Formats: sequence, C-alpha cells, structure tokens
Amino acid sequence: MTNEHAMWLPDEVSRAVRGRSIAVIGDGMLLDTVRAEAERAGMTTARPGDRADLTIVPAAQAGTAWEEPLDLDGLGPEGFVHTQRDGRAVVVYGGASGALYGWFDHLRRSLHESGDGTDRCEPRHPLRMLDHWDNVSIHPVMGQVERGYAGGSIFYEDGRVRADLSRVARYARLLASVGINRVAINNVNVGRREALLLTEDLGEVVRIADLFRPWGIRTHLAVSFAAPLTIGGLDTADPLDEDVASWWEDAATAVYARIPDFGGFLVKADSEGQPGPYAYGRDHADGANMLARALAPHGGLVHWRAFVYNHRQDWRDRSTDRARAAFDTFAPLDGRFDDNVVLQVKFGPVDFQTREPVSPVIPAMAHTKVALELQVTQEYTGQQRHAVYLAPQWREVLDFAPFGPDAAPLSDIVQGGMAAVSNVGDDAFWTGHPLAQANLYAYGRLTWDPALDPRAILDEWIALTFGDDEAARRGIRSILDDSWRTYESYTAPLGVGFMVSPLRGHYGPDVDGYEYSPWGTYHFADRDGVGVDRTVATGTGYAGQYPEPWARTYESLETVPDELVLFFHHVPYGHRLHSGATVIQHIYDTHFAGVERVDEMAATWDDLRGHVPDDVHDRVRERFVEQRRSAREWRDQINTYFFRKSGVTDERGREIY
Ligand code: GCW
Repeated sequence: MTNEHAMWLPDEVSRAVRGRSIAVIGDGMLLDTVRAEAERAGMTTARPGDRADLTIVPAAQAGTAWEEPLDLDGLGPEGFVHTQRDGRAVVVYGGASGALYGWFDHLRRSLHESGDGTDRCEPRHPLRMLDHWDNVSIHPVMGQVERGYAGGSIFYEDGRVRADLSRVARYARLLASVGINRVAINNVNVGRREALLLTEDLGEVVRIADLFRPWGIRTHLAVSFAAPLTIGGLDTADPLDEDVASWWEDAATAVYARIPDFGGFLVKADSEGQPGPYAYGRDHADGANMLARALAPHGGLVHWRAFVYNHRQDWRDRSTDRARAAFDTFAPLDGRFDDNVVLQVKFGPVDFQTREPVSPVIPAMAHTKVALELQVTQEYTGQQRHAVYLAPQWREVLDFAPFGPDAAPLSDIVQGGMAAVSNVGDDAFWTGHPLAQANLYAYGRLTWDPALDPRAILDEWIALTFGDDEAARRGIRSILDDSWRTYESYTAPLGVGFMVSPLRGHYGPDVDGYEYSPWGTYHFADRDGVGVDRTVATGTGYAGQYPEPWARTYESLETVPDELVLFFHHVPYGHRLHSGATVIQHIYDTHFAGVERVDEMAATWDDLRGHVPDDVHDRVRERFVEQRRSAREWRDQINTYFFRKSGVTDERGREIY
C-alpha cells in the first residue's frame, strides 16, 4: 500500500505544540505511549524543576501546592481534567488511559485558542466498542470483509492473519484519539476458519492484542456458539451440558493466560443461520450466561446480540413481522442475564435502515445491560460510494426519549455503552470514500460524549483533517450536514425501508427485491396504497411494543411522524401527511429534490479543488460521479414504480417513465 492517508491525525495537527516542552509524570505502558506521542509531535522534555508548557500528572500528585485545588473527587480511570497553571497547560489524569485521552484532547484544543477554563472530561460509558466484520478466509459471497466498502481487511489476508500488522498499530492510535477502547476483530458470522482464532490461532490474536494494548484498547473475539462441537471434539454445544461449559472455561482460561486484558466474546446466536441455544431447546439467557460464567473469573464480557429473527419467512403469512422479533425474544428474558452479559441491540427493530424507529427492546430491558449497536459501515446508506454523514441519524437515536419527552433520552438508558460496525479496510483512505472518515470520527466522539452536536464534530474533524482553510470547512459542512436526509430523500420513502437490491449486495434500488423473499416483506404496495400496518388495532401489533407515549403516538395516523408513516401504517396514495403533501406527491417531490441536491453537493466539491489535497479531491470526485448516477437510478425507479402502481400523475408534470 502506498501513501496511506493519515485520517484526522496528519503530522500538521501537532504544529501548535511543536517545540514546546512537556513533563509526563507517571509510569507504565500508556504513559510511555504519551511520551512517544509527544516526541513524535516534536515536543521537548522539560528538565526536572523547570515549568513545562504542558504537564501531564496523575490526580494523586496534582495540585497539593496549588492555591485553588481542583476538585478531583471520583475522577475515573479514563477521566482527566484540563486546566492551566500560570498560563501553562496541565492535564490531570485519573488513570493511565485518562493521560492518553488527555493528550489527544490537548492536541485538539491546540488547534484553536482554547481559553483558560478548567474542564473535567470523562467518557459517558466505559464500553466504547468497534466491531469488525472481517473474515479470515475470503468468504465466497461476502469476500474478505462482510459489508466492507474499503477494500480488504487490515487484519487478515490470504486466509490468515497478516504478517505485517503495522497498519493495525496506526489504526489503534486513530481509535484511541477518539476514545474507542474495545475492538472485536472478526465477523459475527463465524466460519470454521474464524472459530479457530480462539484456539489454534490464539497466537495470532495475541499479536493483534499486543498492538491495541498500548492505546488502551482491549481485544474481543466473535465466537461461534457451536465451537465445542465444530472445533472442540464434543458431540454437543448444549449450554446446560457440563462438558460444554468446561470447554468454554478452558478456552477462556487459555486466552487470558496470553491476553490478560482480553475483552470477551461477541456472539451472534440463532440469527441468520448462526448456531445458538435454540438447537438444544434452551433460551438466550441460558446461552449467554454459560459463556458469561466462563469469562467472569477473568473480568471478561459477553456481548450477546439481539439481532434474532426468522429469516425463513413465508411472504404469504401476514402475521410474521420481523420488526417484532427481537422484543418478542428478549423482553421476557429481562432480569435473567448475568452481570457480565451485555445485550447488544441494533438501533432499530429491523436492520440499520436509513430510517427506522428506535428499537423498543432498549426500554424493555431495565434489568439488563444494553449496548446500542450502530453501523458505521454504510451497508444501507450508500456503501461509501455516496457521501452520507451519519452522525445526525445517531443524534436522533441518542435523543429519543422512550418514556416521553420529559424522561431520560436513550443515551442515558443504555447502561452497556455503544458498539458499531467499523467502516475501515486496507484502502489508501481507510474508508473508501474519504468523507466516510467523518463517520468513524463522529462515532468515536459520540461514544465518549453522546451529547455532542454533529455539526461541531464535523468542524472538529475538518480542522484536524484539512487544517484551517475556511472554504474547505464551509464546503464540506454544506455537503455533509444534511447528507443523511438527502440520501433518505432519493431512496426508500417515509420509513418503509429496504427497496434495495438483494443481488447487488443491498446496493441500488430494487423496489420488490425483498417483497416475496423469505427475509421479510417491507412495503406491501398495491394499486391503492403502500406501507406496513404494524398497529395493534389492525396490524402486526408492533406499535404496542413501545411504552407510552410512543405506543399511542405510532398507533395513530394523526400523530405518527411523517418520516415513519409507512413503517407503521398502510395508507392510500392520497393520504395527506402532516407536511400537507399527499404520500404519492411526497414521493415524487423528494426524489426529484434529492437528485438536485446531490448535483449541488458534487458542484460544491468541484469548487474545493486546491483547498483539499489533490488525491482526496480526485477520489471524492470519482465517488460523486457514481452518487449522481445512482441517485438518478433511485429517483427514476421509485417514481416510475409508484406512478405505475397508483396511476397518479405528478402535480408538477416532471418526467416519470
Ligand atoms: O445488516 C445485516 C447484514 C449482514 C450482517 C447482519 C448482522 C454480519 O446484511 O451482513 O451479518 O446484518 O448484523 O449480523
């Protein structure tokens, strides 16, 4: 690989601290990382006794001689306080990882005048995870990285762990700089080859964990629930079988002997063909707890995914609703999971669609540690060929207040932190589309502080990545700020979802692609109307899985938000939205407007030539050629499909085929 892009940490970022002096107080691997960082940035080590421009000091030693002592009560191991003494910067850290996070925070602050206040910074959640869907051997359909849009894997190549993992070290640095502290290094769909990472190939996992450790990142493995059977030589994987339990205990003990800070297991069970406890008549609490007990003595976690549904449905059977499945499976199990189980729930009830309501599983699990799962990789949101900034979507999810506007938002309810699928591969720009780097950056920043404003995050990312060129900042902001809603406007309308091509890996339009498939049915369009009736009164009852006020809000056409109307209701084409438009006219209008907007975005990018590096400009321009083509394909297929179904012409007489 030549000319690997530096993402948001080009050497210029350290310009502001270059030549200044630093004193780092404390010992250990992470403090050594900070020292190496300072050296790399061109800082000098202050001589003992001299005042440094930046002092990084543990809470236990800070401030005894200061006139106004800091309030350091309860400062956690990852926290730090940013302050000044005599005009010089001081970072007081709780634990060693707090020193590292404080360092990167200092770099960010140095980019602009940071004032002289005192800021106490701590992550909202201790669990800030990134999941890789990377396969060790190349999967015949999915390739090296499942749903990967950035080339091969940075971990694996040719059926094995890469000999040269230097890129993983650079990745770890980037992740640490935004606060990620856990990475699962293989796909949740665990093939036979991948299952061996836990056993025969543990030595290779050790190599990877060694690279993450200096950056405060713990390594996790996705494991196969059937491993005792498929690679362990047992004749069952029954979670209540003693031999099975001890097989897992032995496996865990072996891992911790070599990776003492191993994070734990990530499990996709009884989902899309992955094995699970159902094969033995056991439930998901039985399965998760058995693994949890193997890990508990070592401080490990089980991330158990709630993505469980029937993917062998009969479209003729109107009573099955994929959206209901996770709640039906897991809500009755609330309270039965061990303390070191984290139930990992996708943000919506279906599957990372551009627009979905927030999953009702999350508020249903008051006695379970729930992690919110997001998808940084753009499977259903343009596959890193379309410029789509996802933080505004995540902002809405995190702000959703399941028990009503006066109660806690989702970000306060998820006790198990956040997890997301990475969008990184061995591509020169890491993420295929250079602007998709902003999604990875934003995800990390939101795991640390889920209250951040997407536009502020974007400004930060732009300044780090491209420097302080005001034209670049304005241009990129105008391209990305509303890009998620723009993408929504030219794809599946009004929350109905899917309409993607099953044959082209979920890329591009295929309105009926899933309509008669076993994976679920999503729009039910006929000559009279469109949408899925998920009401309690006449539909699948999904709306009733929400607490109030949402159950009644979604149940009624009077109150359901426009953007979700087709997710909850089947309505006539002439149904009038709160916006005043009919459903059919809304479909036409948004699809025409979406394409116009993409053309503007592309033109804005053209104008940024010279304001961003040429290789970045070329790559993004090339992606815009495809985005413009694809947006037109979406517009014309969706508009034509609904025109032919409904026979209703466009009020404005635009071209529909
Ligand atoms: O979004 C779907 C993807 C599958 C994926 C699955 C999951 C890893 O299409 O590729 O499998 O979700 O989240 O398990």
